[in-house]
Amino acid sequence: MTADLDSLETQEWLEAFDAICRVQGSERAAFILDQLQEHATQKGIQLPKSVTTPFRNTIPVNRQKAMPGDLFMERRIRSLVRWNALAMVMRANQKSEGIGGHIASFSSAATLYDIGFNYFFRGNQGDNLGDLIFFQGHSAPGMYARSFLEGRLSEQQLDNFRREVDGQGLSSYPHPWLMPDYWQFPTVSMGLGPIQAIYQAHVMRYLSARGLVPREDRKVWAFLGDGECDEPESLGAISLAGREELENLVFVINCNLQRLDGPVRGNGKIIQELEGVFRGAGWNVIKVIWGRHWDALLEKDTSGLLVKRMNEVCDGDLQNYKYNGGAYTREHFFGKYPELLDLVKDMTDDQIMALNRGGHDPYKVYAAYAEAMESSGKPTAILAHTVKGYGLGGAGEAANDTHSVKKLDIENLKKFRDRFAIPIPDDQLASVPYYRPAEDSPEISYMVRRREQLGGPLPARRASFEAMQAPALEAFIKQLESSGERQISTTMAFVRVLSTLIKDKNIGNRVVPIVPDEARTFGMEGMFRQLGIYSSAGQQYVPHDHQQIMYYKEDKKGVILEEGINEAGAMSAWLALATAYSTSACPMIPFYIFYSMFGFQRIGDLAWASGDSQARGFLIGATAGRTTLNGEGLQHQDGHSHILANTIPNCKSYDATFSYELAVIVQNGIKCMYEDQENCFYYLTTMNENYVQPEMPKGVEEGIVKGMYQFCGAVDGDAKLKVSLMGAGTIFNEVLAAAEILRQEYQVESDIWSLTSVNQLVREGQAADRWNLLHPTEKPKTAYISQQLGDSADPVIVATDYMKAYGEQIRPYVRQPMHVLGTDGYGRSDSRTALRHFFEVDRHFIALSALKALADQGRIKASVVEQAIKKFAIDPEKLNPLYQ
Ligand SMILES: Cc1ncc(C[n+]2csc(CCOP(=O)(O)OP(=O)(O)O)c2C)c(N)n1
Ligand SMILES: [Mg+2]
Repeated sequence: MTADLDSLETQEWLEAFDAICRVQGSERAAFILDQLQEHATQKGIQLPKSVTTPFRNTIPVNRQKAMPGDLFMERRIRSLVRWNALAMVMRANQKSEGIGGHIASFSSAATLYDIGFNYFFRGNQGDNLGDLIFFQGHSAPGMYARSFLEGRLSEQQLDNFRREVDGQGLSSYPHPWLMPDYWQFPTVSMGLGPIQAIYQAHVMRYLSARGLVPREDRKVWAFLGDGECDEPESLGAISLAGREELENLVFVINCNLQRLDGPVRGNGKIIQELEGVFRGAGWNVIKVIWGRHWDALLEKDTSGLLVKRMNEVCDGDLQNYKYNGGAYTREHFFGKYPELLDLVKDMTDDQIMALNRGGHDPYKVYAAYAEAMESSGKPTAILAHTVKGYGLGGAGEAANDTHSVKKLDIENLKKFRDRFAIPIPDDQLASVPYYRPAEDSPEISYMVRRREQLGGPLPARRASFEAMQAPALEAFIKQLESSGERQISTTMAFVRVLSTLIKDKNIGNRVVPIVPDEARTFGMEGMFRQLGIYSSAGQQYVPHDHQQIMYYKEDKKGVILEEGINEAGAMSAWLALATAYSTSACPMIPFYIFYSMFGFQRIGDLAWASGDSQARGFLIGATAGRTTLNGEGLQHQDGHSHILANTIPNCKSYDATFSYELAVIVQNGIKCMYEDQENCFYYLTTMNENYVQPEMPKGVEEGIVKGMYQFCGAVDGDAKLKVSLMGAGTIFNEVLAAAEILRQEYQVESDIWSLTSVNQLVREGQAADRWNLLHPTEKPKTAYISQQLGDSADPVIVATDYMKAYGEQIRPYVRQPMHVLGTDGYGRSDSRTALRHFFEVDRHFIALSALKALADQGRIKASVVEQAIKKFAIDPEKLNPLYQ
């Protein structure tokens, strides 16, 4: 800061400004500042950076909204919550070392949650849709403790914290999959909560703009850690919230200045840094730094020296003061300036220690939340200054290692009990008993009544929804027929399936295409005009292509979500829609279409969170396959997304070859998810290679869904030499070509199988294995694959455009000799023909593998295979593509 060369003049300017504030109000004052700023830039004066304000509370004392409730009663309730949270974690670890749990995070956040529960969070009981609350994962013990006091959870359930295998336990963190009536959002993978919350708020607006869900004044609250804000996902989408003016969104960032290993910004100020970032992104920022006990000191400090000192110290110092106590704070914080020492000369060290931080002061937190509720046209970020491990005293308050503290020794336990006035005698302390006053006690009645008035207890999740009817398969008649002469890709076929769905009378308005700036790549630009692209601002400009049929139409009631080059955002939008059946009682059918390489690989953790969230919808990995998307090279060519998809238990994945397969899979998917209410979502790959789409053979629907069906059998069923060829995706066309070569040139007949889902087949096979293991005396079950292939000795060749590991999975269920071809190694750009030769998945390698398998069985001579290698112009010393 530059030096003050004329303090008298400065004072005059400040007084003049004060007079404007007093007489004409804050709006006029802001206008004058605006004018001054504009004027200064005209004069070419460089202004100091203005996105941050001094290190003090945003809301001045005289503008603080008063908290209406009973402070003492609420403090008592909060103390009970704190105790039971601690007891639950300690007891869990007494029973079994190493089961884990956290208390320091919740200790710092207790007031932040309490004020929400007592005054702000609307529940979702009955017809109420309620607010959406993203609880910070590590604060889960505090939520369980509150639910216990409310009578929603039993002692036995608390005692089963983190013991979930027997079905009675409480999940370690918020997991809707494990507690479907309780937790709404998985948050413990840091950074996913904030981005999910932003898109929930965005989608909430979208649903109301389309008239599907009433707008109301629902809010999305997200509680996050200050350390968590280092995750790119946490802050990466905040500009969307600012731009979209999501006043329905509130972030509460618990700035306890610490993360797991140590300070978040020891040498800086995380609150100031975050203030700048959020303000710059168009958010309303409310800093809640100092508690009310500081107010009198700040009032007395007319010189501004106290605020100067507050601005000076870094977070490492602030943490140190709390760790070392009042005397240390006097010496090192106030002691820097004699005037400040003088300011606290009448205070004891204990009183200095009791100078509270804003996030621990119910009045300050209430005022911040109340102001956030009135925010108009902006999302709000509340930056609350707290102490990590608050109340743990010597056991870990503000210590670098407090994050992992799970128990207090008896001395610290006594101090904790005394500090929070829990009536448990010394002789019972060792077992850390829970403490719950009687149901009709003033405390319990108070907290239960508050929740009743606010629409029901929280956390709570709506698990059921009204079923929707899937269209009949006949609705997709065009996709079931042959395309005749026309060559089209499965991506095109998919777009047609989507168009048919959108026109469906029952469910058409629930279908939402989502794209991350790739609609044209996938041939979906026709939908821009037809459906409109959702924009909360409508279209305030004339698009240059407005006279064209397919112009770029943005619309307040637009259906398409075009999220820009932002896979994480688009996936979060998908997830918000895929859970709308629960969060908004409005089942939606989102289709997120992306480059398959930038799917699971890029947003894998969000996909995992989607499984946990019980999402319902379709993910479409377009332009899939290592050799099918040929020109784009190493970073684009996907040979493993099906392997990644298979890591998610409730994700069903399919690699369709033909448009009728796609139609069957999509129709069946809608029936499963929305009509039969099966808890799953779908991943489908589609390709950009054009070829003729055949008519659907009779009776193959069941096989398509299960993962394999016979596309055509051997022409001569009694032939001496026969193989089974299996293929998927566009490599299936190579299989068909290989069968021709084998028949015409080697008199080898082929049964040809389309392998629509290796993953589904293997899951079914493993389930049969498992059943057989557990029922040794009963008639064993046979995997579907084994049933289909029967007892013949003919070798099986599997070829896909994915890594060999994908096809290899079926080996345990194939009794015949089996050989797998796949695309291991990094992709590269070239023609499809060259790539398929390079990766050894083309017709020649398929035919070669069949011949080699027959030679291994002694059915043909090895020399035939050798000659085939020559004939197919394959270099036997060709380098392994895996290592190239
Ligand atoms: C993606 C991810 N990385 C790492 C962790 C492990 N982890 C759990 S809590 C924590 C520190 C949290 O610090 P902060 O966000 O400041 O929250 P606090 O506990 O201080 O409230 C870490 C690193 C995680 N849960 N998720
Ligand atoms: Mg922290």
